[in-house]
Amino acid sequence: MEKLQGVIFDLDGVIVSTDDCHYRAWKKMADEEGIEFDREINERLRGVSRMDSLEIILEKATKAYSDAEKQEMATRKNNYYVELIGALTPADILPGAMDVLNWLKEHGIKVAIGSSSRNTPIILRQIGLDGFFDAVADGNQITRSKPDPEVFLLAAKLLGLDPAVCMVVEDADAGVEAALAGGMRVLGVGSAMNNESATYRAETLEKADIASIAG
Ligand code: B16
Ligand code: MG
Repeated sequence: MEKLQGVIFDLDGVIVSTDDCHYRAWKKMADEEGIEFDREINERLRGVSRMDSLEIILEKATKAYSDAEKQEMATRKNNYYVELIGALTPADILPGAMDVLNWLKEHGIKVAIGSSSRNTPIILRQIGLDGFFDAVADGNQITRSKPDPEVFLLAAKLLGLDPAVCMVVEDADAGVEAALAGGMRVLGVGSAMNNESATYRAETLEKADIASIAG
């Protein structure tokens, strides 16, 4: 393997845990519509774009919704979500994330964000990491969501690096698949720690031996 020159971090579930905010916002919208929704279904939304998430939720709907209605439901959920993430602070950065980020920077390895979330700029501002990354690729700049590699390929391009010298850190199976499809090595953490396709696996960033992974 070529020497590692850049690491692309997924945001939700890797740098900060917004799962509960997503869950509560979708739950409120689903309850208003009388659609069954629970934490098990919420797990399937990890790394999936907002509209694709809505389609998964609508599998339980008892009536058909028009495109305009779907748009309104997604907007309504996002308004609830944005209100909830307004309470995030730097204390919500996941354990080990800052140590890994600082270690990489100290060792001359570039760092980027590759997230499906269109709320990435708000989240980075809330947790005090606005301007910290060498590049940010997010849901606002892409048309195909994970498992398509688009967001990671864009992040690598913004870093000015070949995918072969980049590693992705992901918590979602769709993201692990996306990284591999983009020709990058991948560290699976959290929900992706048992993903056997991942190049490296760790329960959390705190438990990941970044020095040995970086070589
Ligand atoms: P938004 P990631 C993803 O972020 C979340 O994991 C996923 O649950 C969410 O639906 C998606 O962002 C879109 O988020 O509605 O804020 O645009 O894990 O790719 O950082
Ligand atoms: Mg994620």
